Amino acid sequence: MFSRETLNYDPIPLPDRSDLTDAQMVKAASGFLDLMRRRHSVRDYCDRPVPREVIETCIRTAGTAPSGANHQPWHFAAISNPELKQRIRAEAEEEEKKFYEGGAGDEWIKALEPIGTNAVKEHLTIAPWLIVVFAQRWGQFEDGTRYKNYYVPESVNIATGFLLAALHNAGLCTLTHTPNPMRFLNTALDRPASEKPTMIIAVGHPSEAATVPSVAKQKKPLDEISSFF
Ligand code: IYR
Repeated sequence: MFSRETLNYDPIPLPDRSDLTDAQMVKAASGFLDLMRRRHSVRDYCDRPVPREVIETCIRTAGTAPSGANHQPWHFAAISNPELKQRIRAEAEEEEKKFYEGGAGDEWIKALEPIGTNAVKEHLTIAPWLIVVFAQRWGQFEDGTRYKNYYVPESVNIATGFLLAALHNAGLCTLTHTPNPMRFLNTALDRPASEKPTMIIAVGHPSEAATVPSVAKQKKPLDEISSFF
């Protein structure tokens, strides 16, 4: 994407200035909170298809995230192909089986009890889309030479947050899923070894019978997650 010659400092006037009154800001902030409070991690999907255009637009939104030196060290692989979803599910379940059969350790398994998860990952085949997030440890100039990326996990995780918010805003449900290890995704999705898969996001509409664990609705109060000075 980058060529060495075009990377010069060139400040332009701030575009898209917001001009809200304090009252408008209060309203906008609480409107967004209301929207995000209605986001739930969903494990039960139906097979209603989702247009590719929606997925593309949400990935574009993720691509607006801030990143170390603006290197944008991410790649999003979007999968709707049923055979590929089946393959990813089979390989993820193989890892999850080891995890739930002892690899995780007792404390971790206990922590997951209220969430009700197990090694069966039906959502990976039923949800119409999977988006696999890859973090790029280094990039390549157009001439093929390598450059280092900075703050890679921070950058990729911010972009992933944007993606989850964008998908929710578009009326879709998501589940962030992290089989461990995830290297099989490089092979399945033909991504280079310089990229590290960080998670699989299942995307779609919920099934009629979808549930969420009640503990998931217990969010820590403001005074616990913040301090003001
Ligand atoms: N990757 C496993 C285990 C898992 C771990 C955490 I931490 C969760 O919040 C949920 C699940 C799985 O997906 O089942």
